[in-house]
Amino acid sequence: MASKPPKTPAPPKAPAFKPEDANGGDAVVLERRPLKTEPPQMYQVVLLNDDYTPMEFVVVVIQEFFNKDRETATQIMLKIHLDGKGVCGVFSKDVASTKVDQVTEAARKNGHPLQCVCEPIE
Ligand code: TYC
Repeated sequence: MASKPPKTPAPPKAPAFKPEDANGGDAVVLERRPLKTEPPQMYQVVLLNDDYTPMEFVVVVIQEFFNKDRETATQIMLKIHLDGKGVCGVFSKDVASTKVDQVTEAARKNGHPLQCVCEPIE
């Protein structure tokens, strides 16, 4: 009868890892949470109508500060003139606030009472 070759003993198993072994029992277990990043709040920059600011000045402001072509700027100006207010663009908070400051400064420098405000959307 052929004898079986001698079995090589199995290598010793590594002991199961326990988190508390990692640093002497003070392990901190971090919980994995699904990433949820909200989109930033956006702001619309609005021009208000008044009885004194010339239409041409408003059209130029909309072209210069809101990068609209003359035709679009004229349509926005007329909407403001008829409805009392109109949106010139939507921006992050800092950019919207800068637009308000720039438009207001340009209006005052030219002696016009044009009002420009920003409002959070949604
Ligand atoms: N209502 C002004 C006028 O008749 C024109 C105007 C338009 C003023 C838009 C402000 O935001 C404005 N001269």
